[in-house]
Amino acid sequence: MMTRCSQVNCFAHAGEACWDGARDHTRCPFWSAGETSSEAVPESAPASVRVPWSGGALGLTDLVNLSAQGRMILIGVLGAQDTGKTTLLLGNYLELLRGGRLADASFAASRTLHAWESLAAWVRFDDAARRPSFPPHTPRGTSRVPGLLHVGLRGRQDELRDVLLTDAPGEWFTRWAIQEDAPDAEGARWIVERADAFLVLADCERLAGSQRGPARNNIRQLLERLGNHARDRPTTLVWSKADHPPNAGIRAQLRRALNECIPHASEVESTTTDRRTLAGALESVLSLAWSPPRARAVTEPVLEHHPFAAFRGHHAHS
Ligand SMILES: Nc1nc2c(ncn2[C@@H]2O[C@H](COP(=O)(O)OP(=O)(O)O)[C@@H](O)[C@H]2O)c(=O)[nH]1
Ligand SMILES: [Mg+2]
Repeated sequence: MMTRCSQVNCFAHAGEACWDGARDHTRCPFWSAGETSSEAVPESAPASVRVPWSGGALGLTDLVNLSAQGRMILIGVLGAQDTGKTTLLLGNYLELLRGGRLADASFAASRTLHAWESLAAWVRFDDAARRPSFPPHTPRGTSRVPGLLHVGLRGRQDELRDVLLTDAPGEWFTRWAIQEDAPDAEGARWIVERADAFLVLADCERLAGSQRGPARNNIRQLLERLGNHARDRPTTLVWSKADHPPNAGIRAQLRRALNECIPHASEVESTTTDRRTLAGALESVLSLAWSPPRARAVTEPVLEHHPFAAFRGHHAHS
């Protein structure tokens, strides 16, 4: 026999910590209200598991657990495999840990410290002999998708923002760019539908190398696809790995595609050789998404009889 918590977001029955923070989840009132089923009894949660989150990248259910302490901003980080997405995110995390500010805000919290730290472990020196290496590829097909990394930021007016950054496999976006409704592009569709802002990465190293033709076409395809969905959401084209500059022709072609597909988008360069540029890339969209977009002026419908009746039935017809 097994008892499940009555809170849908609680995974205490699976050996994780109580969502409500109870030290002994069997004493939690939500647990007592839960139903008993005939599933096998799992191992009970180890005493060390006493916080209601794991610290790993967030899954979709976990989002509900972020307290509504401030505005939530979802940044979609788009780009093919190996374009430097994870590196860019990590650069921002390390910058915040150094005490740096991001979009004029400082680090306040993270629900995904464990995920950040396991990525950061790859770029920190373990000893003098070991050179830091970049994080491994973010694989496709993990069960908790998309991987969302969280930082809580505090602005100048003490306002809090929960910023969620997608750390998704590049294949999702490559598939989505080619075929919008591809089943394995579902993660890309999820991100594009919900994101408050976008970073699109163009890998300068590939654009400067022998594969520059296909690389240019892939980015152009991604920009065209995103152009159909971005609406007026802040978007930046990031020339990543800018320590390998592509030739002026390729740059001009992509710039033209950007202007045609997403006219309001901006451009920045980023490179790990100048860490401030990694923060600059994120800042370019975060500062715009920090405050909600202003509502458009309401256009009064045609006044037929009486000002009070002006909006009557307006919804039903729109
Ligand atoms: N030269 C150079 N290489 C970079 C830079 N950023 C990332 N890389 C390289 O790009 C590879 C892929 O980076 P990663 O962040 O894992 O890409 P992702 O697949 O888009 O998440 C890494 O192994 C690094 O070798 C950069 O600014 N300059
Ligand atoms: Mg990655």
